[in-house]
Amino acid sequence: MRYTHMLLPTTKEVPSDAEITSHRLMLRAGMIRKLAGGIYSWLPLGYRVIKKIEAIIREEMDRAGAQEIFMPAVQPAELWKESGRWEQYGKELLRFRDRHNREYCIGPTHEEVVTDIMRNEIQTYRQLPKNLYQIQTKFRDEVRPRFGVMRSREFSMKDAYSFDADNEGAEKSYAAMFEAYERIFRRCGFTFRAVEADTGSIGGSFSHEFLVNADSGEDAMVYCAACSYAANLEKAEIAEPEEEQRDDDALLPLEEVHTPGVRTIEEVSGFLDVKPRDIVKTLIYSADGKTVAVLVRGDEEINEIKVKNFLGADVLEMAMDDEIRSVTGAPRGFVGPLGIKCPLISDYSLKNMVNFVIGANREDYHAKNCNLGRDFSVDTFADLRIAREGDCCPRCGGDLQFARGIEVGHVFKLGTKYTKAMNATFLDRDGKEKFMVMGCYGIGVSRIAAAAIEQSHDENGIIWSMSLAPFQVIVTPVNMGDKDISEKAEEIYRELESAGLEVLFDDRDERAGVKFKDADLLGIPLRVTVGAKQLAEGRVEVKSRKTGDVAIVALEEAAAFIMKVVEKEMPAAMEPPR
Ligand code: 9G3
Repeated sequence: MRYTHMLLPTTKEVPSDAEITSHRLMLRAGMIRKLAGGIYSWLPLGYRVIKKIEAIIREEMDRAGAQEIFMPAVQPAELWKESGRWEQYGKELLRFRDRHNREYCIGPTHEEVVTDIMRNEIQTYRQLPKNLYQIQTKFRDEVRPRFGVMRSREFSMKDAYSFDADNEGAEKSYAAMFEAYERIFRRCGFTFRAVEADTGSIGGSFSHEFLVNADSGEDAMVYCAACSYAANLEKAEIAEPEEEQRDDDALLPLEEVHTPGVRTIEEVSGFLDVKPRDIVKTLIYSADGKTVAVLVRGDEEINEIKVKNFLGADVLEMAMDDEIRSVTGAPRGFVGPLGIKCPLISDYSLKNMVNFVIGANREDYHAKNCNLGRDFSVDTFADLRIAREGDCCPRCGGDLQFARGIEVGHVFKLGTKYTKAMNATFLDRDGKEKFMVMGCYGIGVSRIAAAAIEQSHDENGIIWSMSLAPFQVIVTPVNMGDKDISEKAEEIYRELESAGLEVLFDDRDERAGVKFKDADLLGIPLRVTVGAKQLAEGRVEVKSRKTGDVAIVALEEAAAFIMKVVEKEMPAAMEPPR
């Protein structure tokens, strides 16, 4: 492709709201342009990358036995009313009416649509399992889209849905997708990790997120240095601490103290001159409308996902002031476990605490030297807090490591949540009607392009892996005005293209410096420089964008040399399954 032919508007300026590297570089390299908040157009250079990502995904999904379909972006409200999600989602679900005044949404995901297809087409177990996938535009009306295409409102997703006759089959489908995802992200050139994740509002029993290591990532992951345990922070488990022998003679008498206006852990810690780890936080929640008190050590944080899952609640909210006063007799900030009129659950972090400080359930008062057992008892202990540095691995006791990542994939064991709601059944071997067992599997196609840049760039611009690069080679004549140089460059360009390489020919009438800077910004893996000095000796310079290595190659060997480099960089797509 000739540079002068392309719509390739590189730019130095970036808008102030471009906060992360990939957003800035995708704008500067002329890959995307913003149409509206959270809505982007892909220009030629960017779309070439998208097509590469899609090709890798299709190859691996097809290899895993999935079949590609294409479902509508526009979805009738009726299906979402059947699944119960029409009411469940708020403004994030973009809804509208057509000319007949019928209600629709722009699909943020396609569980309902694909389950509708399958309930109409599947009658017996002999037709199962099936795994259907698509690469389709999704719309989620995020309240604050940011980071360019990393968190846009409209985005391209590969979403797959597996249907099995039973849970055993569903496990196999999940495992096949898990392996396909590992191959996809390996071929994208990522450093990534699959972490146990919560299933969130989608329901289902289990899920894994695939996180690309990146300090700019919005997701926090926890992993063990010693074993294979890895989880996103919301899900990371904490082992129950060893019960320490308590010396009851050491228990001091409970004592109320006047703490006027002293509410937060920091204030109590300062006022009473005690460490946060010697204070107990009592948080009052409303779980599906029922009030519950949750206790945690003062220097720890409650994990509300864990509390919600532990209680099996659909909705978990902080209780309102009047609710707090009615179960404790005190306002927020002076709340404690003594005499509380609601169930009391506690995080493991309270175990082994002695003579600790609590809210006295009396305005402007706390209590010192409170002790479990003697002063109050807890209905249940559970793992309810957020993991932090220093915690041990719940599987092997090893040291937990913390890192940030970008979620590029998410696989879910869905179970029968949608097939039950929509009556998608089949007749099993014994002629009994059963609900199909589902799994669903997403990959953020547009997000992969951004994540690849986050993980691979430098101060000069993008560094594309050969597998995702929009072009494999850029041919850069240092001076198009020099006939010898421009003709030789043209020759090489044609030769490389006819060898099957993807080549960008920088035929602009620009100074060499400008061309070199743009080649680095665009991140093309190999740059062939055609300059007078080397040309006089019948040679050209081949430079690697990733390593900076430079090879001086004879003209007639350039194509073969470059083919070898490309082959080495691109592990054969058909590498045998491991
Ligand atoms: C909605 C809206 C936003 C949503 C959803 C529904 C996320 C929703 C979860 C999933 C689960 C999987 C298939 C591919 C892989 C992910 N945000 N999710 O269901 F109505 Cl507005 O999408 N779906």
